[in-house]
Parts: sequence; C-alpha cells; structure tokens
Amino acid sequence: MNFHVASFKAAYGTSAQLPASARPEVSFAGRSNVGKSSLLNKLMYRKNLAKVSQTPGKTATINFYDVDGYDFVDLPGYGYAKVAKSEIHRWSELIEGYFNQDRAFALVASLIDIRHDPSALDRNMVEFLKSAELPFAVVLTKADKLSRQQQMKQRAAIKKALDLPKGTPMVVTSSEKGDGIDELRALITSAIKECEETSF
Ligand SMILES: Nc1nc2c(ncn2[C@@H]2O[C@H](COP(=O)(O)OP(=O)(O)OP(=O)(O)O)[C@@H](O)[C@H]2O)c(=O)[nH]1
Ligand SMILES: [Mg+2]
Repeated sequence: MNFHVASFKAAYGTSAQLPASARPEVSFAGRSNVGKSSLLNKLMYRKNLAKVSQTPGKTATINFYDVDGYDFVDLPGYGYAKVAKSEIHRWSELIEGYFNQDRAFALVASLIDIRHDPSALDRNMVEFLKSAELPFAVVLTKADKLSRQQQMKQRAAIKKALDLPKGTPMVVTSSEKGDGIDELRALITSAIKECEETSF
C-alpha cells in the first residue's frame, strides 16, 4: 500500500451526510488535541493535509482522506471542555451515527496521549470498541515528550488500565519524531488486507 498517494476527499457535519461505505476504511479516534490530524499527516507523508492547530476542537467534522484507494477517517476529538452543549450533542450524533452504520471498518486507531493515564472518555471509547467487536489498535501519541524508560512504564500502565483483549495491538508513536509510524503503516496495511479478504 502506497501511503504517498493521498488526498482530501470530503468533510461531513452530520452522520446522515456520510457516503455509504464501499471499501475498507481506517478511522482515527481520540480526545481533542491528542494528535489525530498530526498522525494522519505523518502517515500520509504530508505536512498539512489534515489541519493541525494549537486550539483544541479544531476538527469538528468527520474528514475523509483517500489513501491509495482506501478511506482514512479523521474523527472529531472528544472531551474538549470549552465547547457549547449544542456542540457536544452534535459531536455525539456524529460519532455514534458513524459507528452505528454498516461500514467496512478495517481498523479503528484509538489514540491516547502516552503522558497520561486514560481518561474516562478514553476508557469509554475502548469499551465501546471491545463490545462492538470492531478491529482496533491503541495508538499512544506524543512519545517524544517522554524518555524511553518513561514510555515503557506508561505503555504498561495504560495497557493495564484499559484491560485490552489479548492480541490488541499497541503502538507507541511520535508524529514529531517519526517513532512507530512505519509500524503503524504495516499494521494498517495488514488490517486492510484482512478486511478485503473477509468483507469483499
Ligand atoms: N510533541 C508532539 N506534539 C504533537 C504530536 N502530535 C501532535 N502534537 C501537537 O498536539 C497538538 C494537537 O494536534 P492535532 O493533530 O491537531 O490533534 P487532534 O487530535 O487532531 O485535535 P482535534 O482536531 O482538536 O481533535 C498540536 O499542537 C500538535 O503539534 C507529537 O507526536 N509530539
Ligand atoms: Mg484534528
């Protein structure tokens, strides 16, 4: 799979607007500011295809990217305290609407900041992915902010806190330095292959 062949497809503000799923898709979920858009850019070898900002809550729509004929989906971040109630409502409608659809979910990357223990919302997300039996991986972000030793320690603590099913992949990444990016590309490639073999 060639991650260099990437382009923006479309942004959707309500789940009713989402196009039917016609090919495997890889989704990126996580709290606001965890680094979803940065990770997408890094995976796609691009600087600013997905918009990154210092302001949390930047990605308020579901954004689709075409990567070598597959869909990569940047989901709006959860847990940003300073947004209006109406926005939180819109967010839940979008995310729940998205996951409730009959889509070809090849892999959901559940992003968690490696510096912190998982929040209640992070645990909800993982619980949902487990109970829905969706193929998912935990992607720890911003590894460059910790030493190698601290990374290993946090990885073990987060794994324990999430009570992950056996064999759930966990990747330590840094969009800043590039750690774990090739490993994640390989994981995505094999998840897509598996999805194609079983769903199409
Ligand atoms: N040091 C470091 N900073 C990062 C990394 N990834 C993202 N950031 C920074 O974290 C902030 C948020 O990154 P985004 O990629 O916009 O996060 P997001 O999850 O898409 O945020 P929303 O769109 O608000 O949900 C930006 O200031 C990024 O530069 C990383 O691996 N290392
Ligand atoms: Mg974003």
